Amino acid sequence: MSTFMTIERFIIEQERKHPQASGALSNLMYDMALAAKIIARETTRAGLVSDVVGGVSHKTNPTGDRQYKLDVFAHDVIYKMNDHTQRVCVMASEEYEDIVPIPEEFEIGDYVLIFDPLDGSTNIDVNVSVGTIFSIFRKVSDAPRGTLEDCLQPGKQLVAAGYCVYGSSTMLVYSTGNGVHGFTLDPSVGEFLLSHPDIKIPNKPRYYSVNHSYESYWTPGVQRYVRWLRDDTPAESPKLSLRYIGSLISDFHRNLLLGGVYVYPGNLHDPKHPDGKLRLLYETAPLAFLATQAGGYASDGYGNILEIQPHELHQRTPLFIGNRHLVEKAEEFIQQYDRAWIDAYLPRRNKTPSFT
Ligand code: FBP
Repeated sequence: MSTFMTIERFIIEQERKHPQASGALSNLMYDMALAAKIIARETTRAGLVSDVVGGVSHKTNPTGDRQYKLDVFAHDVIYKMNDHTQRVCVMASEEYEDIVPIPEEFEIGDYVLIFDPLDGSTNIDVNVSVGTIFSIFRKVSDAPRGTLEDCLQPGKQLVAAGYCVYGSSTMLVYSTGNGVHGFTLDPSVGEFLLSHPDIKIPNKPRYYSVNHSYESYWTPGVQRYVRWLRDDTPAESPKLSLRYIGSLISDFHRNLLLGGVYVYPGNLHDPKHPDGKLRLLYETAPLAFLATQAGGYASDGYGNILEIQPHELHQRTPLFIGNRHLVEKAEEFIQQYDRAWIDAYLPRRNKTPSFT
């Protein structure tokens, strides 16, 4: 369904429901929509202009992943869109080791902007959908400028989160705590038009998404859970079909619209990253906020991702996200079969952050 409701008009109408609103959050959402349009323009022609955006930039990001030129381009677009607007007090990007301060020459604002400029970037050169993930907190520290403390907030304190998926069409999906809404970019007019109002995860799930090649690295509870998802066990199995693109945003987006669960468990055989590959601040917390707003749930296998107090910028968490009953079942299997993993994981999960 397409209406001529542009994202700008929709944001204004949402803002009218909050008479005390300053308009800063609305403007920050506009800026993210504009940044998404610019990144979308480059993703659609990545194969043509490899010297600018296609391929590897031979640099690595803070967690050792190879950086793609489009990663760096997307980071710069979002940074430059927000460093001078007096709406943001600090940023944090998956592509940067430390917090990204607002230049001293600019006034700061009340919001904290966290973003994964281009998730799934390893898929760029093979024309598989990629995405930008962003989330917004309020400033909590009483420091004159934004700080690490302002970035290390639990997901339950988010005021907004969203993503843009650059696929067969470009879609921006976001929530400010009043439901989840999807907008499709109409390139002929360059506008994001409301196409998916008030998205709710369908009660009857269809798919599960997991990289089966890691099965031998999973805990016994996770192995049993994934077998249960696909029909290896007695009657109550949901008999889901497997879909795994290897691009978190694309897998999440499909399951959000059609029902299902995305699973990226911890890895018993990876001492460097026992809690998997996905980052709490940039990936799992913002998607948990959206899934919960759409009637779903997100867990790290032990409990609600939105309750986790981050203790470092690039902290990772296992992720089970989608239909609530499917994710709760994962917690059940893990409680029943993975006591050893829980005992090893909790000290990492409950580490106290140091903001210095
Ligand atoms: P990046 O943030 O480095 O892009 O990694 C995240 C990601 O690419 C997800 O989009 C995807 O779901 C996952 O990694 C794929 O990982 P794997 O290849 O281990 O299945």
